[in-house]
Amino acid sequence: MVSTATQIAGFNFDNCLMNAAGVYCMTKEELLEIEASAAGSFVTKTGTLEARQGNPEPRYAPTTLGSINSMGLPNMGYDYYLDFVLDLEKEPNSKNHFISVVGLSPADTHTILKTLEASAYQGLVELNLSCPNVPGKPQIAYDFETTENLLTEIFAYYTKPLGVKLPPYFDIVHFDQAAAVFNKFPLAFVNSINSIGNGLVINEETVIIKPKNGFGGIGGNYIKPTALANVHAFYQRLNPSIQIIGTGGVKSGRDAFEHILCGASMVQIGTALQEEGPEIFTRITEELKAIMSEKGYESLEDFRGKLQYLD
Ligand code: RRO
Repeated sequence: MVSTATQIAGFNFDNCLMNAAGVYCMTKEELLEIEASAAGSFVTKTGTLEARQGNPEPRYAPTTLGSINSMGLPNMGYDYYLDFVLDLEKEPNSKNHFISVVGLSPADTHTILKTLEASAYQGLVELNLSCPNVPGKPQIAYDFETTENLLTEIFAYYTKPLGVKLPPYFDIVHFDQAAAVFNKFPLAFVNSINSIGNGLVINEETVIIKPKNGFGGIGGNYIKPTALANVHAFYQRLNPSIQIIGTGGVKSGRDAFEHILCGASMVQIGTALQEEGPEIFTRITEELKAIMSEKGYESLEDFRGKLQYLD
């Protein structure tokens, strides 16, 4: 009996695999497709205070080794996702879900989170501190002082389970500094990683997406080593009460296995879901279960975080 079930902050999920925010989660129709798939949950597109059109198209392109996007935070407004998830979770046997949000300013973020705090929603919220694509808005979590101030203000009123979506870090000192900030707060989870911000992909002599003269967030195969390093670095440094969601470069059961080995309690799929569609959850779940049975592992706990080092 092999199970890929997991828990985040006491919420149960039959499967540790789900979509990554931004992919297959903009509309109710897309979210219902993920709900009906083998995924254990979904996370909504990051919702802002007001609905947004996002950047001009083309703003996503697949490449041989992954993807580049500069969507620019198009979304239906956070209240669309809140109302939808509240309705869905009234159904008997509903899965548990994640609502992703961020404001375009700290004031907007507080308005959103205060509304969530006062709402009937008791579930998980992912605060996106790492959108790389809104012109003039830096990735919040690259500024540790701003991040600490924002979280201090938030946890003065917010009492429900909250996690943060992080950008990739690339320096050991930054892992230490980031973890020291996150360890000051009662976070339910951190999710590593968002896309690697501001890459550039060229075809012939021309960029392949329109916004920002072709600069965009990189996903897919390119980013798996960076994602695994971030998952494991935080697994080594964070208070055990802060769980880790692993995202980045997952397109096979082996990739998901590696994220869990690095310490992930849940694994999200972005680029590969965009390219393959929600059937991917059936395939990757089977591949992950096959690896687990071959190794004699029955549950994620049997190998989570048990990455081996060379003496
Ligand atoms: O919408 C986007 O451009 C976007 C967001 Br909010 C994000 O967090 N990560 C990303 O790669 N694209």
